[in-house]
Amino acid sequence: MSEERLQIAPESAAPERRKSSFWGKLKRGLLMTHTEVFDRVEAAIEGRAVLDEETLEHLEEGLIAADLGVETALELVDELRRDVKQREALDPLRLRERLVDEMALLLLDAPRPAPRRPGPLVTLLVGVNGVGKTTTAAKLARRALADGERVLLAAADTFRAAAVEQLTLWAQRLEVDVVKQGPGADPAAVVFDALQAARARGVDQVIVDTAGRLHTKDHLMAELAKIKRVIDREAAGWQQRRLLVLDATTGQNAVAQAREFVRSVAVDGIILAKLDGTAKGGVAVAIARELRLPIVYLGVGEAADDLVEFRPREFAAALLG
Ligand SMILES: Nc1nc2c(ncn2[C@@H]2O[C@H](COP(=O)(O)OP(=O)(O)OP(=O)(O)O)[C@@H](O)[C@H]2O)c(=O)[nH]1
Ligand SMILES: [Mg+2]
Repeated sequence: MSEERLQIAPESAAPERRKSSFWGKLKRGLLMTHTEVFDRVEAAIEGRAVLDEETLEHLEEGLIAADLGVETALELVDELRRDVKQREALDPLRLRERLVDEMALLLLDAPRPAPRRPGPLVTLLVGVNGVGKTTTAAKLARRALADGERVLLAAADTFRAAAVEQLTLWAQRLEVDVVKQGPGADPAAVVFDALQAARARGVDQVIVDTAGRLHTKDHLMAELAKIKRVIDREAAGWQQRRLLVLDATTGQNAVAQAREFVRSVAVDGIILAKLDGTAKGGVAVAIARELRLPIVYLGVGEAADDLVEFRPREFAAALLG
């Protein structure tokens, strides 16, 4: 494993950036995607005076090209079609407002994450290689700390020695405890240790980092099932969530990946990472609508603070507004 791989991203240099609001982070994270979606909508309606069928079809194509997913783009334009009057004059500003409203409604109608219940919570992060699981574990820990909760990280990616070191670096920076074992250890045993320690120390949140895996690797999927059994037994009565981390830069491939993954292992929600590095963030809409899985958080950068909640209205406004 190269030295470079061991590095964790530096803290955001500017304190004002670290402390920036939900809205500021979301807008910054969606900057490239906003430009993409905005330009596609502009191109679709350019030079058109009326909102007729042909314009709607152009719009549909533009939204599909902006990674919103075919089904979702069709649904969205169908909503517009329904209340467009014959040869209505096209007002671009009004059209965008309507798209924001319709998209917000579609997203509000998609499954929403389970609210945090009182009592301890264990979060298992799963996903394919390199999507951002370990970084997300650190981000969730930072968030829990900010909420005044006691956090424990569990290094259940025992596949690579570097993975344990990477999580340990984050733990040091965040000043939280990490439970780990030697390389090659059974990840379920690490989770067992972590839950025992959590109970002994009165921890509020345990965040479990796991190794990257493809849904096709049966033994690795069985490993997740074993971890789940340990959690069911050792954290009985705790709130549990299994979150699938997806890489937004892969666009529609992230949707296909998630579809395959959830066939092998049940997940409770999605974290869409790396939104800041892509114009394909429209894929969040496809994920919410087409996978019928709640998006819980969005990753908007490499630092521990770069995580925002997924809020349908705000997301639609930041995307299209
Ligand atoms: N720009 C950006 N980079 C991110 C984000 N999340 C993670 N990364 C970067 O993506 C790379 C991979 O992140 P990791 O957290 O190591 O991914 P992983 O899923 O744990 O990888 P494996 O353990 O190898 O499967 C790192 O360079 C991270 O800094 C994000 O939201 N935005
Ligand atoms: Mg990792």
